[in-house]
Parts: sequence; C-alpha cells; structure tokens
Amino acid sequence: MVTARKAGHLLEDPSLSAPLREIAEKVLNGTRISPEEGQLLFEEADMGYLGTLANYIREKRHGHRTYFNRNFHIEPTNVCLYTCTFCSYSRLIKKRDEGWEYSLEDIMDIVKKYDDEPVTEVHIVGGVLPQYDVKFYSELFTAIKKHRPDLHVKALTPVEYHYIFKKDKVSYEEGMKLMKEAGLDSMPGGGAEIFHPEIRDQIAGGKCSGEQWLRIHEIWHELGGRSNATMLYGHIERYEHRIDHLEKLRQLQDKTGGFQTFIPLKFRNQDNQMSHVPESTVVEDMRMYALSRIYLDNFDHIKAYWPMIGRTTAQTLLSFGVNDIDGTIDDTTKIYSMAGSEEQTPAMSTRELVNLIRAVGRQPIERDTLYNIIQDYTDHVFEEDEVFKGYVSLPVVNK
Ligand code: V47
Ligand code: SF4
Repeated sequence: MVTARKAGHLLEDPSLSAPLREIAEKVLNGTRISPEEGQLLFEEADMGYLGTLANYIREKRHGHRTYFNRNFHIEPTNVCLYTCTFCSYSRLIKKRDEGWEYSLEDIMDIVKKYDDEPVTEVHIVGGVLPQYDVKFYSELFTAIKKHRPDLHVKALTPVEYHYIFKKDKVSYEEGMKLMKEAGLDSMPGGGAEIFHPEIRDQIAGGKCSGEQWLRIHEIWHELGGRSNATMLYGHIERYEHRIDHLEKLRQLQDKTGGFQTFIPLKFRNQDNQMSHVPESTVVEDMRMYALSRIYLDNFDHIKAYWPMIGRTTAQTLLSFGVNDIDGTIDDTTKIYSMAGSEEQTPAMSTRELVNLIRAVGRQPIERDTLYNIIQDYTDHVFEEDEVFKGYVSLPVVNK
C-alpha cells in the first residue's frame, strides 16, 4: 500500500520545485487541483511523481481491488458516413462491400451464441449508417432484453444518438427516453475524442460536437442512467486540449454524478489517415493515466482498456491510478486490432484476467457493468478442469 507517509516522501525531495510540492500537498490532502495546475503537471511532472500520487489516490479509494467483467462486443457495421482521421476500422459508403452490415437477426444470432456463457454485458458500438435508426435500435434493445433480461445492454455513443435523433426528428430528451424504454442500460464512453473544436474539427469533423456529446450524457444521467467517458490522446492535440477535455468532464460530473469510469484511449496509428503521426511513448501513457486519476477527483474508476493498450502495459498501469481493466472481450472488437494494437485477437478467459491482475499483486474482482461485485477472486483456487471461459468463437459475417 502507498500510505500518505510513503507518498509524503515526495515532499522531502529537495529537487522538487515549489509548485510541484504545492500540488503534491494538495493531492495528499484531498484538495482539487486547478486547470492551471493540471497543465503544469503535464508540462513538468515526471512519471515517478505522477505515479506516486496517482497510486496513492487509487489505493486510498480501492486498496488493491482491481475490477473486470465478462463481456462481449457487437459491432453492427464498420461502414460509416463519417471519416474520422484516426479511424482504421471504418469503410466509406463507396467501399461498403469491403465491410459488414449486420441485420437485427444477425445481431440476435450473436447474442444467442452466448446463451450458455456467464457473460453479464454486451457492448454495442459501430459505424453510422442511415438504416441503423431509432426504430432499428429500439427494436434491437427490446429484442435483446426479451431474449435475455439480465444481460446489461451498454450501447452506442452520442455520435450515433445525435445522428439518429436528428434524422428521425426527435429531441435528445425524447430520444434518450425512448432508448431507455426499449432496454438501454448504460452508455459506453466512446465518441468523445477531444472535445476542443480546434482539434475535433480536424480529426472528427461532421460528427457531434463536444458540447453535444456532453449534453447527451447529461440527459442520460438526468434519466437516472450511468455512463463512461473517454479521451483519445496522443495525436495532434496539445496538453491544453487534454486539460480542457478533463475539465469539462469534471464539471459535468460535479453536476450529475452519472459517470462511472474514465478511459484514456491511446491513439494507435496503423492504417488510418494519421499514420504519419507517431504514437505516444509508454512513459507518456503512464503520465496520461496518472494525471487522469489525479485530475478527475470525482470519478470513481479509471480503466485501462487492455485490447487497446496491451496486457503488459495494462498491468503496469495498475500502479498508475488504474483500478479496472475491462473484460474478457472475446475477440469481438476489431477497433484496435485494425489500428495496430499488440492485441490482434483480443480475448481472455476469466482465469487469464485473474492471473494477469494477481501477477502484479492486486486483487481481482469480477463486477457487473454498474460495479456491483459478482465474485472476489483474491483467494479463488481454479480447479484443473474449471473452464471459466466467458467466451465463444464466432464466425466473421461478411456481407
Ligand atoms: O470513440 C478509434 C477510439 C473509441 C482509434 O465505455 C481509437 O467501457 C485509438 O470508446 N486509436 C471507441 N483509439 C471505443 C470506446 C470504448 C472501448 C472500451 C470500453 C469502453 C467503455 C469504451 O475508440 C472511439 C475512438 O475514440 N478509437 N480508433 C485508434 N486508431
Ligand atoms: Fe465512423 Fe466512429 Fe470511425 Fe468516426 S470513429 S469514422 S464515427 S466508425
């Protein structure tokens, strides 16, 4: 455990500048840091300093507890109207024959493949196309809930919601209410990218703005829903844009309390329009995660999404503010493998996830999407023949 005394050693470091000492004191006292102080941390604080403070907060909040869940993804299509420059996954409409477009029945077939598996969540997200409208998603969520009421539907982002509500001429408020009634349980954190228009217009032009992203989450929170938040970092943004993004999330969280988890997403540069932009170093990744933990004092959880960042970095991040590493995934997402992640076939059994967490001295806890504890694996002994797969193999449907 990093106790206050151990973290307090930072303050005894004679080489520490006065402003960094002041910030460390604030963090150790549980006082919120300002955007200017956040900017200073990005510019001047080294990995050791940030890691010590972030780990102090992590252990104060969660001890060694490290959460994961058993989930699978469904990506209804990889054809998309938009042309985000960081996206390796989407195919333009004119090349739609290179991609896939699932029907409602195709998607239900995938859901049914998991009938005998102990998964608790389906994460649905993909490209934006006109046939996937309010009616389609309402019918889909209703069908999933009818088939398996206890499966948590974590689906779509403000990118899709903004598009379908506008197309079908319903307000955000009416639209989110319809989704809730149809069976939507929570919203994942995607589509946030970088809120600041100076960057957003260059990398994600045409899709919902930062303000619209935040407004849709706000409305969802007002309806009693929970959601996650992300930030795509390490491309053409500057530190001030990262702080602007974190600050807007912190302000909305003060207002609604509806965010559960923040997930920094490292830009991966394979096969996209920004392939010439070098990826951030692992040291920069460590700093980014630690800074998120320090800055977002009103977020309960910081997640390292292992299919994107890789298993070994995810393990290391458990000492840099992270207390969640997402789930078994079951090779059901292509977003990161197509963008050059180390994880080309992202799937882990429960046993593998548990061992990954244990190997770095942390306590593996299986949670559901809303962080209710399903099982504490700290002292669990796996039987030789115990198969906690939580995943099945799926054929690639290519239409
Ligand atoms: O919005 C796309 C990102 C996001 C690349 O809420 C890329 O639990 C890096 O949000 N390099 C979608 N990132 C995924 C997402 C997510 C994933 C896991 C869990 C949760 C959650 C949310 O993926 C997109 C975009 O920011 N992305 N391409 C890329 N080349
Ligand atoms: Fe479409 Fe999403 Fe890719 Fe942008 S990131 S092109 S919205 S699939």
